[in-house]
This record gives sequence, C-alpha cells and structure tokens, in this order.
Amino acid sequence: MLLFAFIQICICLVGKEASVFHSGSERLVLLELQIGDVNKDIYYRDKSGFSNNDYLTLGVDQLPLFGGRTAVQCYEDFMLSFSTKFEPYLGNVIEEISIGLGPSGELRYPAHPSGDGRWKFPGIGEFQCHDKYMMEDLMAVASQEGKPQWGSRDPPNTGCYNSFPSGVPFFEEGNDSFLSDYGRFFLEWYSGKLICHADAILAKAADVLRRRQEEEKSSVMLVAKIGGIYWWYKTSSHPAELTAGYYNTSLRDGYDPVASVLSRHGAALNIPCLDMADSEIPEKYLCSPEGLRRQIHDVSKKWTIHVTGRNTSERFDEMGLRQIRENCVQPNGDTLRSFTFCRMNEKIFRVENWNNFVPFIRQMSADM
Ligand SMILES: *[C@@H]1O[C@H](CO)[C@@H](O)[C@H](O)[C@H]1NC(C)=O
Ligand SMILES: *[C@@H]1O[C@H](CO)[C@@H](O)[C@H](O)[C@H]1NC(C)=O
Ligand SMILES: CC(=O)N[C@H]1CO[C@H](CO)[C@@H](O)[C@@H]1O
Repeated sequence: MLLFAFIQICICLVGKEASVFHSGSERLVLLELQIGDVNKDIYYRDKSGFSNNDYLTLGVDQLPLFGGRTAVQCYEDFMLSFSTKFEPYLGNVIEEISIGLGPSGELRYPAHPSGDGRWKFPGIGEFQCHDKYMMEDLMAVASQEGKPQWGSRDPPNTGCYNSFPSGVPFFEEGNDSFLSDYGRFFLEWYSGKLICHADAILAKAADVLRRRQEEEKSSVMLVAKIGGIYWWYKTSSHPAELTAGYYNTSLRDGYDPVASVLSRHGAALNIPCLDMADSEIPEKYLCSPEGLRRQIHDVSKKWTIHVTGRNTSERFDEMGLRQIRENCVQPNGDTLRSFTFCRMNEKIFRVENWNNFVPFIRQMSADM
C-alpha cells in the first residue's frame, strides 16, 4: 500500500483532539469538561491525587455519569455521529480509522506524563488507579476474591515517576512484589481493566462500521494504537510497562491478550518505535525497542491481525529512514500494512532532509 495514501482520522475520543469534529463531539467534550469541573474523579488520578483531563478514567466506562449516559455510550454516540458525517468518504478516502483507546489515542494508562513535568525518561512511571471509581472497583474485585484487604490499598513501595527499578520493592523479588499473590492479583486487575476497555470500545466501533458497510460494501479498517514502552524492557519485572497497564514480565506475555482482543474485533494493531534501534539508546536503561517490536510482531502473527506502524522520534537522517524501511519490510516477507510518519513538519523541506526523504518514499512505495 502506498505510503501516506490514506487519511488517518484519529478518533481520540473525548480527548482534546475530538473537538476538531463538529458533529456532536463538541457537545460531548463540553459536557465532559463541565462534569469534570465538579467531579475530578472522572479523570485518572495518581497516588498523590494529581489528575489531568487527557482521558477519562476506565472506572467510569460503565457508569451513567454523563447526562445519564455511560462513558462507553458517549464514545458510541461520537462514533455514530462521525460515521454519519463522513459516510461519503468511508471506504474510498478514509481507509483506516484509528480508535482512541487512551491518552494520545494509545491503549495504556497515562503512567508517564511528560507534558506537565511529572515524569522524565527513563522513569518507571506510576500506577494510575487512585480515582474514586477505580478504587471502588478494586475493592469490589478483591472482596469477590475473598481478599478485601487487597482492595483497600494500592500497591505499596512502587516508587515514584522518576524512580529506577532497582531499590523499588514492588519491582524486585520479595514480599508484596509483582511476583507475590497480591502483586499478581493487582496486575491482573489493572491490566485486565485496560483489555476490557479496548474490548468494549472496539465492539462498538466494529458494530457502527458493520452497519455502514452492509449498505456500502466498502471496507474500512479499524486500528488500535499501542504505546511503545521500551525502557527497562530487559529487566524481569518490566516496571515501565506494568505501570502503563501492559502486564508483560519475563514470565508473562502481556501483549498476547491485547492482540487477542483486537483479533476478536478485526482491528489492526499500530505499533510505534519503527525508527528506533537498540544500539542507539544508552544501555544502562535496559531498553529494547527491537525486543518489544519483535514480541508484538510475534503475537500479531499468532492472532493473525494486521500490523501498521509509526515513528516515535523525529528522524530525517539516512540511518533513521533506513531503519524505518527495514522494519516495515522484513526479509521473511512480513510487511507492515502501512506506516505513518506522525506530525510531519517543515523541517522536511531542508535540503539535506529532503534529499534523504525523496528516495525513502520511492523505495517505500515500491516495497509496500
Ligand atoms: C515478609 O513476610 C514474612 C512472613 O509473612 C514476614 O515475617 C517478614 O517480616 C516480611 N518481610 C518484609 C521485608 O516485609
Ligand atoms: C515522529 O514522531 C514524533 C513523536 O511521535 C514527532 O514529534 C516527530 O516530529 C515525528 N515525525 C517525523 C517526521 O520525524
Ligand atoms: C512470556 C514472554 O514473552 N516474555 C518475554 C518478555 O520480555 C522478555 C525480555 O525481558 C523476554 O525475554 C520474554 O521472553
């Protein structure tokens, strides 16, 4: 498929980007902001009580707090309105629809908030489940398990945003660590909420599209974005992935359930980091964008879902572009369905950049 030949429309639901669409979404965003003014608990909170309005907490997905509608129903209203408005373009101009499933459209918790300065690379990040609704849910699930004491607290000793894993008990191997009964219970719950969220929203999206496509016979591909948490990947606890909601450790494949849910709804997976190589990152942070990509590729193959890709850093240099190409078109014939260069800017027109970019595009168009 030709690079850039599709229009990628991000339905970053109830995020700030939603306001670019004028069909009912603005009312939705306004409604959410008004409710958020009086009830900050509709947003994620960290353990210090800090919240921001990037995305609604998963705790409100099924609660009728928005003029009698649940968050998931509001997302559905938005999708219906979108598909009505853009109907003439579906399947011809619009070939892929990326469904926002979290902050920056990515299926994850906002565990690494760099925008407001709370987090800096390569901090492990913090769990985000301290709003009233998530804590109530945790309590309910713990009680069902017969362990109410597990529900009344968040995991102790998890460090803070900019901690490194060593010296943080939850990410090491002791009492109350990620390997303990309590640790596994908490991580199953935390990552499971994210999977349920993707399931609920993708089901609605697939349903809205199915209704359109029965009439039109044109096909549009749903896409879900995953975050690229590649730092501390080579530790056994994978702490930065755990706080983001990917329960991926040296003993458990956390991307398998993600791919499984996408496959159920016929959605493709959009993966980041296509421009990154392990050799370009300081070794001391135990990063591995290549290992992460390989793992996600493997589960995508297993669940036979399409994979699309995007860049993670700003690259116009030859080396970066070569890496992107190699990662899109692999020798064993696994070719990505498409690649998106996010937020293209005017630097592309500088002579040296343009001279790298033009041959890159020619080759990509021939390859994909
Ligand atoms: C670990 O658990 C044991 C038994 O439950 C307890 O005696 C011990 O003090 C705990 N150690 C730490 C470091 O909390
Ligand atoms: C690649 O991605 C980053 C962040 O996702 C973006 O800021 C950057 O400008 C992108 N684009 C290019 C062409 O490098
Ligand atoms: C179960 C599984 O796939 N685990 C992988 C997670 O990542 C590590 C790297 O730390 C791999 O070695 C594991 O195989």
